[in-house]
Amino acid sequence: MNQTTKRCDTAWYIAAAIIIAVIIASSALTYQFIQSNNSNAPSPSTSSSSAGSVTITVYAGELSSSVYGFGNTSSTVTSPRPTFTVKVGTTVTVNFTNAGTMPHNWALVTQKTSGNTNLAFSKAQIASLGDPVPASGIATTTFVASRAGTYYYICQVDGHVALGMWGTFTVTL
Ligand SMILES: [Cu+2]
Repeated sequence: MNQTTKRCDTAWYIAAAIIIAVIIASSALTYQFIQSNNSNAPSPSTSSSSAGSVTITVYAGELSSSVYGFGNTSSTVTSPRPTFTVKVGTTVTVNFTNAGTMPHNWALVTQKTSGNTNLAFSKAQIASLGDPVPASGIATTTFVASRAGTYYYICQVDGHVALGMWGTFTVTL
């Protein structure tokens, strides 16, 4: 093998390596794109397109002494808080984390009134007014969003709705 052939081979190896790298990178991007489109987890103001199962992650906390709220992450607790939309018949799992410094809970109710215990659906509640989740605590529940309508998720602890602890939860046909 002479010098020219060697150089030529090296060029081919480099070209092949670049082509393989491009193929791997583009398939990884395509995979990520498919994954993000398959995601059923509702985020603020977005919706799941079909009934099935969704998992919602909710953080509760205080923004100040006069404003409390909910968020999708511990650092994005907001007031107003994220809106969730699911299809009727969806099995909804809510993973709740109390990222605040005082007790909070989560309940899906028909009206956003202080301490409302009128649940929209059976089991659509995490802890309770009398026994909320302590600071740094986590809890979960799973329920079926069996009727279409506009509902509200709230913290049932006295006064917390008025401080901003509520959000809209829509169940569409
Ligand atoms: Cu609360």
